Amino acid sequence: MSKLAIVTGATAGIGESTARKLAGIGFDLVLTGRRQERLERLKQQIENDYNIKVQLLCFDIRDKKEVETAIEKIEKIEELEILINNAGLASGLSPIHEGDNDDWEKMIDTNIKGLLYISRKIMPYMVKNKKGHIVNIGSVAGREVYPNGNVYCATKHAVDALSKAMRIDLLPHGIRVTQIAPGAVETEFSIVRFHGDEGKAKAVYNGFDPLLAEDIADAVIYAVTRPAHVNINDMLIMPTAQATATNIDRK
Ligand code: NDP
Ligand code: 8X3
Repeated sequence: MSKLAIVTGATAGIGESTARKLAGIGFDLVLTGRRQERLERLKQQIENDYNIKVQLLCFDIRDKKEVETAIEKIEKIEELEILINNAGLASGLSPIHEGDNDDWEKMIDTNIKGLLYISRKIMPYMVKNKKGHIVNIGSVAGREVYPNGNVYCATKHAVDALSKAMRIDLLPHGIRVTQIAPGAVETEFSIVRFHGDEGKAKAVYNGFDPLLAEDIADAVIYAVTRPAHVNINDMLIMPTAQATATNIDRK
């Protein structure tokens, strides 16, 4: 029987790299995101490079109805072994008293509610199979709160809490739950956070070597390839030049 994994937010960064690496170890894939063209390009590349099948689902994870309709379209959903809850974003970086309600809603709806909508649709299949592995992409922002990070940090603290909650509630069903919490990874993350301002985004990574998307994808692959009796609960992964969310050794 083929192995099947779903990666949310596969059109860029950590999700895209994780998709390639899962394909490299033989998983058929369901890839999601809002940017159809990118999804199609990635499917073509991955199916060329690896002998696996890719299904695409283009939808906005914030929309419960869209999530439900999309997930119901997955072929062989009963064979889904791995869910990578990766889709997420930061929007804005400002003191809480100057925060923008639209930014807040975007982050809460994507990072918390979107993750829940997807998980709620997929977990019952895993429970039925008494098997499965959920990997939630948290953040150092789920361990610490830093200046102006307020709502983003709150959403990632929620991912931390939900990872622990899943591990407890899914325990009797043999389902593994891993949280991977990165520090600074250079992806499109900061471009999105600064609403497309590439100069501001670039400056985030000035003077030190940030993590690459591949570094986090490697950790995902490590977690999902452990023997069935081993669960990696949690990994906090930082660039060598970063000690905490705010302590970065810039040269
Ligand atoms: P990118 O911006 O490069 O990728 C984010 C992905 O999430 C894209 O594929 C995007 O797809 C998808 N996404 C965002 N919003 C939605 C939505 N509403 N519906 C569907 N898909 C959505 O960032 P990263 O790869 O860095 O981020 C991946 C995860 O890693 C996030 O959860 C982020 O919080 C976390 N993280 C990132 C860190 C970093 O420093 N980069 C550090 C710690 C954690 P599309 O736009 O096509 O919809
Ligand atoms: C992304 C890393 O430090 O910008 O989660 O919050 S940080």
